[in-house]
Amino acid sequence: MNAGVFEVVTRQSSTNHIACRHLTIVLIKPSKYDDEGYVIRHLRGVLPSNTLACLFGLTEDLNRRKILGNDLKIKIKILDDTVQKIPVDKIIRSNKRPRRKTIVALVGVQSNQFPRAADIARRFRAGGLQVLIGGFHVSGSLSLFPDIMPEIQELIDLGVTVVKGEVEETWGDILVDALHDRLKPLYDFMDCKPDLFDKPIPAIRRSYLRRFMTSNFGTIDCGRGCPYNCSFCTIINVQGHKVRARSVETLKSAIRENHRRHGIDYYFFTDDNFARNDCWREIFKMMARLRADEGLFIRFMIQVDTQAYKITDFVELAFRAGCTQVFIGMESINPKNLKAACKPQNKVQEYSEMIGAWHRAKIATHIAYIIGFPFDTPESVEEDVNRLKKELGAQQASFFMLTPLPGSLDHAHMMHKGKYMDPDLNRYDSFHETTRHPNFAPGEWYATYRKAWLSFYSFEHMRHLLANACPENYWNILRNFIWYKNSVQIEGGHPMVHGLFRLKDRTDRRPGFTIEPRLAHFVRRFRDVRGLARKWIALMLEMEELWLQTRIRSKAEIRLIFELKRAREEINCNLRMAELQLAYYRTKIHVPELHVPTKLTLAFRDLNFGLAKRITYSRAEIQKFWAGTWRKWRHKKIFHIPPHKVIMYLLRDVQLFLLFAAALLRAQVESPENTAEL
Ligand code: B12
Ligand code: SF4
Repeated sequence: MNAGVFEVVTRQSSTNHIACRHLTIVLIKPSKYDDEGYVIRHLRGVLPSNTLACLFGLTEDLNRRKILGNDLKIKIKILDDTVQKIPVDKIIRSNKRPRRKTIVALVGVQSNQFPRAADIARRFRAGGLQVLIGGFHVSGSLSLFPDIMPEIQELIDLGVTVVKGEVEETWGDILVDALHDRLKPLYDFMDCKPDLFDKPIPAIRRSYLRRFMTSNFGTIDCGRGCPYNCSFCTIINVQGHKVRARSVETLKSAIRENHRRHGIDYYFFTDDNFARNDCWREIFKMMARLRADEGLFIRFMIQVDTQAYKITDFVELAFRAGCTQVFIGMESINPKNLKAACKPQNKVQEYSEMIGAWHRAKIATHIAYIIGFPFDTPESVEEDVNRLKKELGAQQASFFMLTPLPGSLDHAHMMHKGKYMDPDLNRYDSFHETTRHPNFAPGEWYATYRKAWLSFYSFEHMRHLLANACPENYWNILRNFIWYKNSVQIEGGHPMVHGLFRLKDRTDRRPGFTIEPRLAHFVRRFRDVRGLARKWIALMLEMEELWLQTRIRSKAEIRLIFELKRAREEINCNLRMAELQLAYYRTKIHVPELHVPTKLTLAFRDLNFGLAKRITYSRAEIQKFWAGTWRKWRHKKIFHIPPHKVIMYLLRDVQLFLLFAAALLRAQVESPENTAEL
């Protein structure tokens, strides 16, 4: 059906707007299903949704300006399916009360979230609510084809309103239409992209931020669009090639206000290519001034292309402005792949120089790497990842499987050629095979992709990266390692999707999967959680070891160890190290071989039964003891296990873990300046 037809069709809803005095606008960011049909939801998320914040900001602005009417009381709810259950029935009931109306907006729906969004939409439509859907799936799918995709048409037929494009200039009109029961089936704003200059900035609600691991983390898109032409990318076909930027003044007041009201001091500027925002220099300068003039120590991360480091002053100003990390679209180190993906701006021979430039400015690098380009084979990917590790030195990497995302040229070409694409959109999340690759047997592509993750985040490579990281970035990188390993190794998914502690709602399962009886579900969850606990302990011990082997030592500690060694040599080895330490203890001077200056450490110093002096630079000895004890236990030589040693090692282990946890939670750089006086 032609999109134009919809422009003239209007719908009537059962609710009478004249009677309406209370309007509730429910903004929902849908999640996606896992392979077992459970909604991917976590106790704590990692990244709040920028689209949700964006729509919330726009709606609050309309409310402030009373655009929908002076007498109307408006309530805005923001719900994120990835971190909370959507109370569908409760929302439906609220719409039934007299003089009330509820509008549901499913926001920022990506292709992999479309099936979940459609299921939520169906339930709300069955309850008689007006439902709208927008985001990259509908915008992308409708941007490259004249016909409407069947899954979108199905929603339209159900009475769901589809919004194609960005709505900074039109959200008010849509809501007025909703209020007057005259919503169109399709709104198309693709040809009139909004000017973002003075538009409301994504807004933050504290109660929402609390659902994430760090509530000091905010998102803002300073601009939209990208001048390049990568064939796998949807952005250019939805947000366009011309970069539209927000005004620096608007950004400044929002950042200042967010800091004052919500304590936000770290941002993810979500622009796909920050370097191509014409205002980058002004934004960096503004951030630097906020630090220098107002003492607002705000840091941020950005996404850039591989050429950004060549822009005069870009790297230098980024550092001065507070940039701690760049996410770089490297995609491949095979030039043939880059050519096939229409990404000639990426020059493999410059990668090393580029990574070096960012590192010299003390900005951590994080590269995006796609697996499954035409010239990839299982062997070539393995070789490329090894080269990535050995030659290029990027500190973090995110791997993705090439996916024909609706809205990309890759998808359009495959459609035209009638090539196979997985019909289940839920799998278009960049960690599922969605097409057939001639160089990989079924399943082999995914296995190769997983191998890349495991190889890059192997203990040895992480140790190498952390040992060479600058102190300013040490904790950021280590925390990301934990997050990444948890997502890939424990959850079996992707860091961009997974948060902390997976929840599985028994009743909220994908249609087609059976709802388990309570007991069966309880047993499944018990096993899940038990397995999770084991894996988490193993992960934390691995990370603790990594920390012990790579942690940054304070000047005071280095000096002390040096002095101890010198003193030892001077007295011609008459005293052993332990005796020397004892002498120090007798004179009541604490000898911190391992120094973590926290209150917790100080508290534990008195409880450590003299163990502090034994803390080593590795868990190897403790590990050896536990392995031996386990062996004796298994061979039923229980009486060969000395109980006092078990207690002692247990205490050492717990103490070490607490020290590590305290250091991690503080996530503060143990820079010489910080700890010198201690
Ligand atoms: C930031 C970001 C993320 C963050 C999300 C967290 C965050 N802080 O927001 C992270 C890094 C976690 C992430 C992860 C993923 N992302 Co992402 N992400 C983005 C990015 C770069 C910016 C999103 C954004 O804030 N845009 C600005 C907002 C305001 O734009 P918008 O969402 O389009 O919304 C506007 C309109 O569409 C419209 N609108 C949207 N919804 C609705 C609803 C209604 C009712 C109405 C009226 C209007 C409306 O109004 C908005 C304002 O104008 C986009 C690319 C982009 N430029 O948008 C990719 C993008 C959305 N991500 C994408 C993908 C594929 C993913 C991943 C699957 C992994 C991956 N390959 O990167 C995961 C999925 C995880 C998840 N659960 O979301 C794709 C989606 C393509 C598609 N067809 O599905 C995009 C487009 C990038 C790409 N690779 O092409 N992502
Ligand atoms: S550089 Fe990034 S945002 Fe720009 S077209 Fe390529 S993939 Fe898309």
